[in-house]
Amino acid sequence: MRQQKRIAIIGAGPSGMAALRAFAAAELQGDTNPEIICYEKQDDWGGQWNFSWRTGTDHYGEPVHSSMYRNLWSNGPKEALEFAEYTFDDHFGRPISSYPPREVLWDYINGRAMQSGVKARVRFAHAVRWVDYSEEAAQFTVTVDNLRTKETVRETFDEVIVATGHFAFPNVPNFTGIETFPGEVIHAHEFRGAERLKDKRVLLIGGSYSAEDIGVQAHKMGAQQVTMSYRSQPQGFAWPEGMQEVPEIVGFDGQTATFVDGQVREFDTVILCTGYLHHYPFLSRELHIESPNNLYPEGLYRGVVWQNNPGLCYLGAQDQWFTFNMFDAQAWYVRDLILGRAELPSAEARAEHARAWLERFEAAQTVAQQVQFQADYIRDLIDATDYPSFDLDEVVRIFLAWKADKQANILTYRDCTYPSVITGTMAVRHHTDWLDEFDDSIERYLETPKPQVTQ
Ligand code: FAD
Ligand code: NA7
Repeated sequence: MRQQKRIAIIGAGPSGMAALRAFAAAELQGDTNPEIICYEKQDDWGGQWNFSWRTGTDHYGEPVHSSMYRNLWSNGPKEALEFAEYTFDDHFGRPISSYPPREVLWDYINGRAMQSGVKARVRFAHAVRWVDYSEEAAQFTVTVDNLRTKETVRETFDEVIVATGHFAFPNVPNFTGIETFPGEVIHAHEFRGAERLKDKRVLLIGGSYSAEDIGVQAHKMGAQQVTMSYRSQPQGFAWPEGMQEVPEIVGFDGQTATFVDGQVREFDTVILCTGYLHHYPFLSRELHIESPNNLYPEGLYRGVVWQNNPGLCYLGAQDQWFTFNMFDAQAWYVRDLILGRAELPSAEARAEHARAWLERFEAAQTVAQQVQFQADYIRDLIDATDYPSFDLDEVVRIFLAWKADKQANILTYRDCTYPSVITGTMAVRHHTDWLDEFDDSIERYLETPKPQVTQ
């Protein structure tokens, strides 16, 4: 009989890396860890932050995971996602701006994970195909394809952590007549940069983060006209000239789209910013989340433990105001359950706890209440672990300031700065205004601009 527990982590994005870091931290405290294997289908870690120029399928023929694009700068202040036990000061050794570009945030996540020496636990280019659970053996069998050698292996585990994210499988609804549209129609998942939208009349369908950010990217890169069509409610920012919100689409007729308020417009390009699906093709329906993208998916105790089979946990399954530090709080809690540092309550107690939090979630209607809900949710996890606590209410205030800054000017909010709630360090303004910055490389970001020589 096997003595040591075996744990599978599926995915090495920020959530899977948080799990690896959590176990490494326990080891430093003298705990004996189970055997941990993390399967990652890409060649490197970082999840969404691991940019790919490819769309559709990758060089292994696998669905491309990342939905990120060139010139993607953090869409929320970095002070709201900072790791409580590996700060931006720790990593960069000097203050940086509040909205760094993708590569800089990848560097930060990578720096922490490298410091824990956990890379050897990740089997890169390994795609998990299926997870079976045997009641009799109380074990999971994970079927994995090694994409390089083309071997298929089956390994058994006592517990499985799903950290595969939920912004990789696009939601692609149909729109009447869209098949007659002669221009390009893509989903935000396939968007890689707005340069080619210059001089174009662009229609973005959707009223959330992707529509907003791809919209301002298109505007920044010189699109002739950016129209965003919302279904439920407008985003309501003070859009610059050339950007406009319209209500839902009735249908397309060739290049022409008609909207429910009677407006008729012509477009060159359509980008569906219609969100993503919770899709886990390696899980049967008994283990699979069925939820819209919200702050408290049903079926998860404390937002992480699968109620019907607590040997299976999810990280990062919620919609996200908070990101990296929330994944940490979740990972620390799941680790503690696995190590026996925390006790799993009975099924009834778990269901009762989840019901109470679901009610709180449903009562949170305004943005302020929803951010506070997620802060309270994280606090509940941190209180149950030894993850360093930090001032979550201050982070809520930063989020509200961020909202107000966006409201004031959607094109300049990324030039604003906030203090770290962990170190107190005040962010500095990036050397170039976001609207004028067309180079999102880490080299350019960290460069100190040479003083202007005046003659
Ligand atoms: P992911 O980052 O999605 O990582 C999941 C990992 O699982 C991937 O590496 C993937 O290859 C792997 N995987 C998937 N399936 C399998 C399989 N079957 N077998 C093996 N491996 C598998 N957050 C912010 O904080 N700030 C931002 O500015 C921001 N911008 C965003 C912009 C876009 C366009 C998107 C889509 C998301 C953005 N996010 C942002 C949210 C982002 O999702 C999180 O920051 C974070 O990446 C989530 O981490 P994760 O590990 O849960 O999932
Ligand atoms: P979100 O935040 O899940 O939003 C999806 C949007 O798509 C939302 O506005 C939806 O409208 C809209 N939607 C969905 N289906 C339709 C149809 N059929 N017609 C019109 N509009 C539709 O996804 P995002 O991609 O914006 O953001 C996801 C992550 O990527 C986020 O974390 C960011 O950081 C980046 P609704 O409001 O439901 O009416």
